[in-house]
Amino acid sequence: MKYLEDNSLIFSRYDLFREQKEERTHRFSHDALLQEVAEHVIHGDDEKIITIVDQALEYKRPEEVIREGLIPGMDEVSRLWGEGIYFLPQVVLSADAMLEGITRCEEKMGRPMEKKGKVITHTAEGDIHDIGQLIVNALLRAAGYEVINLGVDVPVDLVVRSCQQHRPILLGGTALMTTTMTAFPRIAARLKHLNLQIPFVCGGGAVNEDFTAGFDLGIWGKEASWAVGIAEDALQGMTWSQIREKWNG
Ligand code: B12
Repeated sequence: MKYLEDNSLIFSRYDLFREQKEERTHRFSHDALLQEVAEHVIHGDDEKIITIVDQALEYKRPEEVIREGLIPGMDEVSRLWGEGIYFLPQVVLSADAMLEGITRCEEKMGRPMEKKGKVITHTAEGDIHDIGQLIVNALLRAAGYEVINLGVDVPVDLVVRSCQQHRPILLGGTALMTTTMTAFPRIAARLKHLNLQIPFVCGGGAVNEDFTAGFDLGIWGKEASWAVGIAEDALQGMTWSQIREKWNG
């Protein structure tokens, strides 16, 4: 019987992206270090990414590292998954690297003393895809808001009770699955019933403008950075319908 002399390449055929690595010409940022940040997310390197993010943070603001390094990296992972090039193990590694990077940036941001207002965020019941929500949390905190993070897979009832208790200026929701985003209109209906007219900004891959237009309080949050602009408007006293008209047209 003939045995393989080198076993190291056995698994590499399944990892087509890495095989084609040398041919890639993708540029995610004009800045060399932010380019490396994006690439470490793509390669799912949750140890080296800490060093690279720390280096980038020496001359870039945490928000810039998130927007121009970490997010483009994760967008590329989503694309590779969508094209069937990445499988679950690679996606899990990339998500871990992304989360390490966000944690680093959040530590660097610190906490401003004065809070502008409270925002509650959550990932929908049944859904554990929290990367978008964590980006939203980081950007809102950096902008001076107190973020009450309810976490992932949050029951509708808990979201509603938290709103009753904390009376936030804004509620944020993330859903990446068509099966879980249905929690949002249910939350909105319960809030309206309690006469809590809290603008409810919903984001995540599964959600779009048509969906949020279908229920009162709902506003579509296309990108994480919109959460900050929308929170500013809510703070100025704009109603959910005025905010929806401004941001969703
Ligand atoms: C990473 C990932 C995972 C990771 C999640 C890690 C984590 N901690 O989040 C892991 C590997 C754990 C995972 C598991 C699963 N996944 Co998955 N996953 C993905 C993947 C590849 C990327 C998602 C992502 O993080 N994108 C990057 C983030 C940054 O994007 P985002 O959340 O949309 O956020 C952006 C905006 O939407 C916005 N935003 C988001 N939230 C908010 C909120 C506010 C207030 C605002 C203003 C903006 C905003 O801001 C962000 C950027 O600016 C997608 C594929 C894809 N193409 O999207 C599948 C995908 C979401 N997964 C899918 C599935 C089916 C699953 C599993 C069920 C797989 C399985 N069979 O076990 C499980 C889910 C279990 C569960 N109950 O949730 C499906 C969902 C299908 C559907 N439409 O219903 C997708 C679409 C893949 C596919 N095409 O099949 N997954």
